[in-house]
Amino acid sequence: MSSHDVSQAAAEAAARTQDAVDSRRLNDAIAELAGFGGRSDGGVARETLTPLDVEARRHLVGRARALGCSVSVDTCGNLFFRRAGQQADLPPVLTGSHIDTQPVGGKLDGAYGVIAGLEVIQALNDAGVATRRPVEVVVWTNEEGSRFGPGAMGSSAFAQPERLAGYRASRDAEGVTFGDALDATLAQMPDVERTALGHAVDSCVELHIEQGPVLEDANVPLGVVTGIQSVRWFSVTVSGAAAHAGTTPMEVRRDAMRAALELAGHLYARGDAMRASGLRMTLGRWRVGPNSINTIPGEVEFTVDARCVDEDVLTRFEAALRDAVASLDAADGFTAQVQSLFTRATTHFPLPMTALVERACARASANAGEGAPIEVTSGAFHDAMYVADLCPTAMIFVPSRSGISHNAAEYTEPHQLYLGAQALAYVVAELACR
Ligand code: HGY
Ligand code: MN
Ligand code: MN
Repeated sequence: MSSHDVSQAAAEAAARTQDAVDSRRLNDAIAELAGFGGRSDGGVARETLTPLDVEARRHLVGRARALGCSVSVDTCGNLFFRRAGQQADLPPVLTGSHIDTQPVGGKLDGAYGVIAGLEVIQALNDAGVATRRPVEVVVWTNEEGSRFGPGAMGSSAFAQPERLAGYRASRDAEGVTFGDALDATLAQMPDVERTALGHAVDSCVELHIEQGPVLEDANVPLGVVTGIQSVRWFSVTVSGAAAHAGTTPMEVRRDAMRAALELAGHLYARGDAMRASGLRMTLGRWRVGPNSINTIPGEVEFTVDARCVDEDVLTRFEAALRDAVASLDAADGFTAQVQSLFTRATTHFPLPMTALVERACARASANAGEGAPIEVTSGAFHDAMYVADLCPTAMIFVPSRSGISHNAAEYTEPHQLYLGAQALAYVVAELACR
């Protein structure tokens, strides 16, 4: 066949697969997965490598096998559901996302991309499409990074396997290491084939909720993601002197909480001064020692999550953070340290991939009589940012109601979830049939 004929055939297969996506099947499968860790407020609590995460993984392994997929897991716990292609030796087209959630998360963050990936497999089966390349749906381990830091551990280890050794030493709030939790999870999947970390991949597309307000404000159901903003995480530890809350005069205290709050106030002021440049700063996790009502805190640790599309802004903010910590460290009676936990520069997705995503989204939204897709930059990070180091990669967004995510109230209209899965089906089928 000429290259024109191949691309024509691929586009036709893509359209047939897009049209075979089933909305009810998709939305029912999302609700079913949300049952693993479902909360009474409608949210989901399913942190990485917990028993609920393992149960959810087993559930998905069963669903993938029922679709005729082969299943494998690598040494970082990344799960792969593979639909065979006509040329088995070709690197697969990869889709999928993560199923671990924040301590209080929603039904869709990550999970939607995995369930939609399985829906694409089902649609390929229903449409009778034999793809040239295999198609793989991945479940990445520990994307959130909230139980074990840093985030996107599974995808970053897949991109650079030597990262895994350091990740295994990461500890959660109870002192459990990522390595021990990972080994315990793998031990519960004895029937799943083991694969090496970091196999070849042809291309990748990840479907995700936007987790922000842009698509909803524009009143369009689909977003063509052009890139992901930079992110830097830090841990700041302030030490003073624990002492009795009742007997210690105020003027002699070395109250680590007061010093940490003053430092935090300084950082918020710096963040406000840089807000116009797009800086977003969050002091999300605080640990107080000894954390007793009647003991003056001796040590306080808090985290800093800083993001911006402009790398220079982040560099300036980091310099201001380090200066402020150094000043406190020099203060009489206190010590203060800052540790970098995670750094990822801005990701840009390649034009040929965003053009394909745009075609897929335009066809789905036009068929539904909805507004044409718009381009959007991701404020959240995603596993796709590391896969983009390995192969041509892209992302598709659907709206988040009121831009809410990392919250039990996270919600997207079922019809919008359906259109997102349709767009994903088109992109995956076209890439796999080329
Ligand atoms: O933090 C993030 O951007 C992602 O949602 N884990
Ligand atoms: Mn996510
Ligand atoms: Mn998230």
